[in-house]
Amino acid sequence: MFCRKLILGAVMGMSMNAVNAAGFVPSVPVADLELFFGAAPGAISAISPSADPATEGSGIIITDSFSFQAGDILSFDYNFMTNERPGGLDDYAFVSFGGNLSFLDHAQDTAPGYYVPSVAPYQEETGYKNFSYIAPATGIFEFGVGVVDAWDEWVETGLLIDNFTVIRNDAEVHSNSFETGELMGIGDASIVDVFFGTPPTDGGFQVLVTTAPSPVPLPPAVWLLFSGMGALLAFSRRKHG
Ligand SMILES: [Ca+2]
Ligand SMILES: [Ca+2]
Ligand SMILES: [Ca+2]
Repeated sequence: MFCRKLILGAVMGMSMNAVNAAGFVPSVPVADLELFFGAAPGAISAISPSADPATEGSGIIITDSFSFQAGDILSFDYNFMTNERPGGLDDYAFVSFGGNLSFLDHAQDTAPGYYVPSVAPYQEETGYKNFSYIAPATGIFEFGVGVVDAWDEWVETGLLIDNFTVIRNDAEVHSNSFETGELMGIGDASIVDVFFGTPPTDGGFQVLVTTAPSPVPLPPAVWLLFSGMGALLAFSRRKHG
């Protein structure tokens, strides 16, 4: 399968990341994720659905210093994909609003039919679902999404994200469908297109974050294909502290 892919972590030049020998940016230790999101040490493991601590993962910040109003509806689509089978470990995903974390989804839901066979390079997935989050405060905050391994680092999980919007008083005041980037990533965070398993829910591109280096090596010819597009991606990286 042919999959075009942009490696956000590499594009960002995150100093805490090292591109591995295969040319990919691996996921990062959970403490680095907490720094990235501005979350307190231990905050990611504190929302682990199984109480198993998080080990490593990746994430994105969708809105860099966006001015929210309390009550804004933050909405996006996501597809939780995992190789953690029933009885395995409970990898999970979360959202971050200014470093305050909320649970998003996980690998060990027991509801019948919760997961279906994945068309992505994972064994099972939830399929695309919508998630809404009500902004709890007024002010400038970063909103992001992350995914982590629980307990060990070996059986991987991925999360697709697309169609992010902010609704205020029934009107859309912000959107990001990841067609031209417009986000910051850490670890194995990339933009993939319709050729990656489940297609995007809006436009031609979606974000992929995983708990591993990329499972889909990128052919050199694809790098050439995308070398021009890199100039279109307007990324910014600001210090978090
Ligand atoms: Ca891993
Ligand atoms: Ca895992
Ligand atoms: Ca999109």
